[in-house]
Amino acid sequence: MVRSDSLSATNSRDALRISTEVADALHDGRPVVALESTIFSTLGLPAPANADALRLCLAAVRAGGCVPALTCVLDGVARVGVDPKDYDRVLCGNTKVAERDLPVAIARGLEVGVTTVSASLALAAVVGISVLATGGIGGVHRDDHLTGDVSADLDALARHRVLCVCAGAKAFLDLAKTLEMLDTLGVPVLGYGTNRFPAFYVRDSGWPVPHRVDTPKEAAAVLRARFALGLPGGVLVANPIPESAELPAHEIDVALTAAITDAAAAGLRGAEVTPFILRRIGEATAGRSVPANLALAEANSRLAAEIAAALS
Ligand code: PSU
Ligand code: MN
Repeated sequence: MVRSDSLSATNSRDALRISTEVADALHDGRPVVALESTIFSTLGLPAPANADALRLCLAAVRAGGCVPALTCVLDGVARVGVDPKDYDRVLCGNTKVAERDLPVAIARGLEVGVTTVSASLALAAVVGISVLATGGIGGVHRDDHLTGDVSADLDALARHRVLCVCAGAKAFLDLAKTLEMLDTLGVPVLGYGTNRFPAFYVRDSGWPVPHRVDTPKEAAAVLRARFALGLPGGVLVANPIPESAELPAHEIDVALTAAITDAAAAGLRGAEVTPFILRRIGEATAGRSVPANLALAEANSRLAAEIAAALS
């Protein structure tokens, strides 16, 4: 082990901190579920729903007999497992950290960075966590033929040996192209109890998934087989929003189309787009999109815990 005082540059001990609870669980071989943190920040959900989402997801992971490992950057250190006294800092976070931003955030001592799926998959892989829960992954944007905007989440799924549970991709993406890109990248996509890719607020996007699993055990077996072959990369499990929380497809379609047009007309770009569109969908659905988002995030955390338990 290199002592930190013998290095002028940042070493791994300074760059990454695993909470005692998560480190103990990993050491003992107990199941752990990683959670991304953008969803719990002001960029993902409006306050106070973001705090509710964090509480529900942490509780769902624990109820499934697993230890939750929230990922983020605090004071220039990548964290896997966050002390409850620091939850407020994550909830107020407004700097999004994707995988490529992690080294910059650390080198520059970023105070609070909230991690996307790509960054969280990377951190999970580094510490040996095999399952991650999110709400929706990033994907191929509808205007990618003009902008080239394809989320780093997709390539991260292809490189990191982690299974990710989601309720589809962000609502306003091009889902057909997102599925094609996952195919190109060699990422297995498993519909959980469904033959169709879910569309976040809606259970069925109309697009088929290549494979279906119906139990946590089956999902765990696919990840284990991928590991057994020594292949890099993970697995995407697409878990439809619970029926009781689903929103009407037509209503979402109309709201999305209007929101996308308005975002473009306002000249919004990059990180500004998601919060704007989520806010507009919230308005168009009289606030029902927020409880829907909470319900799917909680359901994904619950399923991720069941899969992690089946793996261990
Ligand atoms: N889905 C949502 N809202 C979000 C995200 C996903 O409905 O805020 C976040 C997730 O953290 C995801 C990230 O990993 O957005 C992807 O961002 P980008 O498209 O910039 O790669
Ligand atoms: Mn992007």
